[in-house]
Amino acid sequence: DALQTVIGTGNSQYNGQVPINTTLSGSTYQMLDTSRGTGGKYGGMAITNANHSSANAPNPGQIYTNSTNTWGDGQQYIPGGSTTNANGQTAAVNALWGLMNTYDTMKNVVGWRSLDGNNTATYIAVHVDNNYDNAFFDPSCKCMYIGDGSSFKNLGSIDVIGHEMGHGVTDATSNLVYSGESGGLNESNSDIQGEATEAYARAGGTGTTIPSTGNDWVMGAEISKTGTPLRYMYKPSKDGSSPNAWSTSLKNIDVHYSSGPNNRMFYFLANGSSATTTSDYYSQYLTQNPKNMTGIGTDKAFRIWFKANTTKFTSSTNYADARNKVLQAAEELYGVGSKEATAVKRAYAAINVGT
Ligand code: ASN
Ligand code: ZN
Repeated sequence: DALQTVIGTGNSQYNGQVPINTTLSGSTYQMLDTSRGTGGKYGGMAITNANHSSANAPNPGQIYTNSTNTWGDGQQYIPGGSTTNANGQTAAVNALWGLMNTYDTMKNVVGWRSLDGNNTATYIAVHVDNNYDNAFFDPSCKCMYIGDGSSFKNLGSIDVIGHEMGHGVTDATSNLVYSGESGGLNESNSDIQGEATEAYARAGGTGTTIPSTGNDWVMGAEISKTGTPLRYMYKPSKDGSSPNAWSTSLKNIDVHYSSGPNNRMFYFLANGSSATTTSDYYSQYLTQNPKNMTGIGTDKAFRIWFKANTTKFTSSTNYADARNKVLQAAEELYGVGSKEATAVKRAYAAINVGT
């Protein structure tokens, strides 16, 4: 039978009912989106069931199939639990919706297709391992794995999917080494991709710009059972481990903490130092001169950052090199001496990098 792309209905865990692109093959629906990405393992973007294979040696398993084009029940997967979610379709819905929106953010905003920029299809395997509190990009398959969570809920929130796909983009471009300062920048790039995707998706997942509102500037709020997110881009130190500014010892800490200063830089670049979303984030933490700055909006900040990571950074780029290359990207996009270029200088100065 010929394959036919159809729009299905997914009952997601974090975003209610969402449209998902699936494929009708004979009388069976598959979680395969051939309208996004070509080639790769499945000829389109796919969601597979890792079926609890170990995260150390994961087996992606098979593409999800269904007899109707309505998927999942919106509930957290519990092994042996709810019969309506017994095969864990909700986790697959979370993953496919996140993948579709991350793909569309990059394609529609910066013209970047899939992870490698060449539109090579990738896939996400859900239900990896048991009670697994993580999600990861695997460079060997250029694919991703999502755990069901234990301390966390299912790891398939929009910012986490965007984060993992961000690792795929870095893997295909700058390939920032995953330790020291370059590792922190690698992690920060993924957090930036996660929040940009969140903003784009929340606004409906269409258009060619990233709205400056709609995302929460924290990572993993939705997957948290306690309400405490994993990381705070607006004030990284709120996690108890991430510094707010660069120092000579930044290179010695875990990459999920050394990402903090660059995350804060990006937050300031987008929002300025006196934006008014919630309490206590802003100018009092901007210790370097100038203490106040005007943001350029998430859209421009993302374009500048994305260009730097995909075309200027090398695998050993550190914070100082990143500052110079992000500035260069801003100058190329918006002009030497532009307000956007000035904002980059101020945002990096605010985290103790450059002046
Ligand atoms: N979820 C983590 C991340 O993407 C996995 C890891 O530590 N690499 O950063
Ligand atoms: Zn990461």
